[in-house]
Amino acid sequence: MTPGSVDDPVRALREAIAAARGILIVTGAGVSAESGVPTFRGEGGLWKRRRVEDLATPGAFRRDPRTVWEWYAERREAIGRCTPNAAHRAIAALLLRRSDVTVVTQNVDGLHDRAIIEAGEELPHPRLIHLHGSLFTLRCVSCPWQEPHSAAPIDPSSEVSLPRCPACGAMARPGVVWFGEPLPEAALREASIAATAAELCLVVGTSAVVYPAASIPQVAVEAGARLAEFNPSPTPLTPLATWIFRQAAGKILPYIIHEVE
Ligand code: BJW
Ligand code: ZN
Repeated sequence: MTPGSVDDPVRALREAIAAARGILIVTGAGVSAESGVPTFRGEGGLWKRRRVEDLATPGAFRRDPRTVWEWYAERREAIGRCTPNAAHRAIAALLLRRSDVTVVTQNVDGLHDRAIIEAGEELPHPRLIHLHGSLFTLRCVSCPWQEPHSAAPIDPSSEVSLPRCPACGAMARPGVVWFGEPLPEAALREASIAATAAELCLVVGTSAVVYPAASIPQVAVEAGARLAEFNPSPTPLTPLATWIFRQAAGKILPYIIHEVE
């Protein structure tokens, strides 16, 4: 490679990864795009011409639980058929290789978890933080009941076929965080602690428009971390980035991470 070529930022980031004490990896839907999971915004982001902002809300579920469950039932089934891609595997490898790496994901698809299992580790992993819950958890709209990792198919064909809470009989809902709802307190706290401690922050496949998740890399930068963005498109975080990789995450991340000692 000649000086100034594409290999220079790659080499510089590899060196930064090797030298950093504390690495925070923040991921969004784009990290799963190459597994065949649709992203929320941009091409293919609409479901039956509805935006995520109109479906993923407590109000939408109250008004029309069948339609919202239809969306989730389809996604649960489709994602059940998807497998982790090279980006999930590279991230899992780095997480398992080093005790100072924390992964904070907005994704509810469970593909980071499955990459960790494929790498031979058990779940839950204490340094994989889910900010927006899981598609494969059910919880009650009215009592504390919840059931993790249920892969059972949901039948949204009528209101009576929708899942119910076995404890109190109220409606069960997906165990995800909708607009207007608070993020899980412990997850947000742990993400903020990891952001403050990190010397390097890798942001992978997020449009960085949904808060408070989008503020986590900002917290890291304010606390002194350098930022690398992996995204084919610019985001509001781009101006904060020291390194910008416009390739698909599954192509570039393994190339960078697997070469690092
Ligand atoms: C690739 C690629 C490849 C493609 N490789 N890259 C200011 C401050 C704080 C809050 C707010 C605020 N303004 C407004 C709010 C409220 C709101 C919000 O942020 N709204 C914005 C839209 C304006 N936030 C909330 O309501 C949150 N809660 C909250 O604030 O609570 C406060 C509260 C406190 C106390 C009491 C009560 C309330 C909750 C947000 C929940 C978001 N939920 C969703 C749905 C989850 C369930 C489900 O999946 O069904 O989470 S919305 C959806 O967006 C999902 C995602 O996690 C999230 C982020 O999307 P993401 O991952 O970035 O995906 P995309 O599609 O946007 O981007 C993909 C990217 O990948 C693109 O950039 C591509 O270019 C790229 N890409 N291929 C790499 N191969
Ligand atoms: Zn209940």
